[in-house]
Amino acid sequence: MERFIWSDLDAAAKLAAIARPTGISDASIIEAVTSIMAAVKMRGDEAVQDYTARFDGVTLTDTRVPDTDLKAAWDALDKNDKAALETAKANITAFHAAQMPDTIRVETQPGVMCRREPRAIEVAGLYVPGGTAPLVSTTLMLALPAKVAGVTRRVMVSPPGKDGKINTAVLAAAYLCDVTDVFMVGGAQAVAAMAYGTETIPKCDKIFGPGNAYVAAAKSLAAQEPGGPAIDLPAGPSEAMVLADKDANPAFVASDLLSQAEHDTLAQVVCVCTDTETADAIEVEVLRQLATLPRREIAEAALKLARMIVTDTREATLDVVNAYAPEHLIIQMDDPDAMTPNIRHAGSIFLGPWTPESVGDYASGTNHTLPTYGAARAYSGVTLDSFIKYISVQELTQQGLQNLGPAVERLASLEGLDAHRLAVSLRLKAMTS
Ligand code: HSO
Ligand code: ZN
Repeated sequence: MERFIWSDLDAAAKLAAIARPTGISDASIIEAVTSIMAAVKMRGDEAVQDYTARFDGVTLTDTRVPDTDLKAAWDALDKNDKAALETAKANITAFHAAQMPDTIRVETQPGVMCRREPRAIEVAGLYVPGGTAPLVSTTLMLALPAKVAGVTRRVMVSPPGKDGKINTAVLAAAYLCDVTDVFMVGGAQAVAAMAYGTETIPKCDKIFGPGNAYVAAAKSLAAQEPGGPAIDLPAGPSEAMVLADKDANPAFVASDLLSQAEHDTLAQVVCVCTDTETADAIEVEVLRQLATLPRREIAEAALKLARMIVTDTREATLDVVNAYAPEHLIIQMDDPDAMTPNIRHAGSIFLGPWTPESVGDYASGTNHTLPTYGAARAYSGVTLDSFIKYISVQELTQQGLQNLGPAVERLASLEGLDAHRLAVSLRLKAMTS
């Protein structure tokens, strides 16, 4: 891991030390995605099938996965896997159900009643990546909050493997989470299908979920179109920052760094350590554990981008965190929760030695769809609220309009919008005649 001594760095060198990998969205990706999206918009299912043949190497005449296949996938699952999924489901459901918003009612001044009422999104599109590690857990993280929020149609897409099928565990999870429609399609063509709708895939109001650079580009292009869908988050490669002090267990720290590194060759891991000897021990452990991992080639590539930043105070450590705005922040320091109030930007925080990032990735209850690439400065991860929007409602009594009307008349005059002023004035007049 490249090592930096934070106190030796000037401002520019500090920024460089926490810089993210570049080149995740180059012009060639945008160009390819733009033409895929145009083709799906024009030719619908036919274009989706062409791209599926080209990119996934399978010919499908029907991309829909029948409900009977979902049930069969669940039935065929090992009973311990079923139990693990059920545990995750219970915790994720409990944490998100507690986020259910109530209607807010405020009488802002006498006779002026305002309220805000939540409504679930109607059609949510859920992208579940396939590839070398089909993300079963992502199915839970997207489908369960959507169901709890009351989303009517919960559409899931996931790319088919070489056998022309979606991974069975992903299908079983879709069954468990009551996904309403499942389609075997991935990549930019899947996002385009959900953005525009095809003969078989419904047009979605909002598109959720992680994916590679093509999926991320398709989501952001779709969201820019007039009348296009909303999206959950701008996506980049996953990342984790671990904070460690002299008492941190080097093996624990290394295992969290490697959990992130094994995701993707572009994943970034950063360790911030207040003690040089512990930093050395962590690096030794990273190499020792790396050698045992089946996905060590991916992790090894990611580790080329890894950083070890040595700080001398808790304050300096917090400066690094807030400047980086990590997706995952794992704190293996004395009294870890004492740091939390001073952390301004992070997607999800994991406190203390008994809280590996994996628990949040799978089953503690929090959502693992989180802001990457510094987006934690302005975005939250997926929450129940991501599936809800709000309608504001107001009603004034006659007395209320009498009280508020004169101010509105003045403001309308300030803007030179006379019809607005009249809408109040003629009502006030009607009250006196
Ligand atoms: N760490 C990933 C989520 C995940 N990990 C899924 C394992 N499976 C991004 O938050
Ligand atoms: Zn993970």
